[in-house]
Amino acid sequence: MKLPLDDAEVTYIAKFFNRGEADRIYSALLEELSWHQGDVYVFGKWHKTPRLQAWHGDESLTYRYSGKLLTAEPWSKTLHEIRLRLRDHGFEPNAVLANQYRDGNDKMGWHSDDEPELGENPIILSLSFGVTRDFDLRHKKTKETYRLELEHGSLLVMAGRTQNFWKHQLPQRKSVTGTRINLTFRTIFR
Ligand SMILES: O=C(O)CCC(=O)C(=O)O
Repeated sequence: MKLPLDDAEVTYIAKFFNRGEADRIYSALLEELSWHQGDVYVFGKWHKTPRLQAWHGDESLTYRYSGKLLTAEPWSKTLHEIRLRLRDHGFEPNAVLANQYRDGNDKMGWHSDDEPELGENPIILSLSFGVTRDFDLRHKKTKETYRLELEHGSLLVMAGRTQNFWKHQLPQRKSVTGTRINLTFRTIFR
């Protein structure tokens, strides 16, 4: 399903992985990835990120994120498998940022994935596993907003000029008790 957004190319595929595959991937990722709580620099102060994260990719790829330089951990078995599946669909990412929202208190604030190393029109391949969470997009100029639910096994593709014109966030949901894992596969230009 292509979302009806101006100045954007956003496509949502609900069952990119079937239920059995998604269950297996979710459990494997919890075990395999080098999860840690990162640091984020906001209004002149360092804070712990309100989620766990992991950065994996091709050898020695670095990525500047929230003012920190991260060096990629190697691909894990399951990440490699997912990458091959994305390749079957014509995508060639070389890195992935993984986010683990332990429960509904964990979140990610408004931002665009527009770091220079992602190039001019980045393709962000965002996979969701675990509990369903709301995801918001907001146009930078018109302030138009769009909300969708990201489900277990789904793929959201943000391409074209999306990052230039829109921000996105994963809002806090205090009533949510389950865990969600998000993988955003990207291509980093060195
Ligand atoms: O968890 C999500 O769906 C959003 C992740 C995100 O915005 C990011 O990694 O830049």
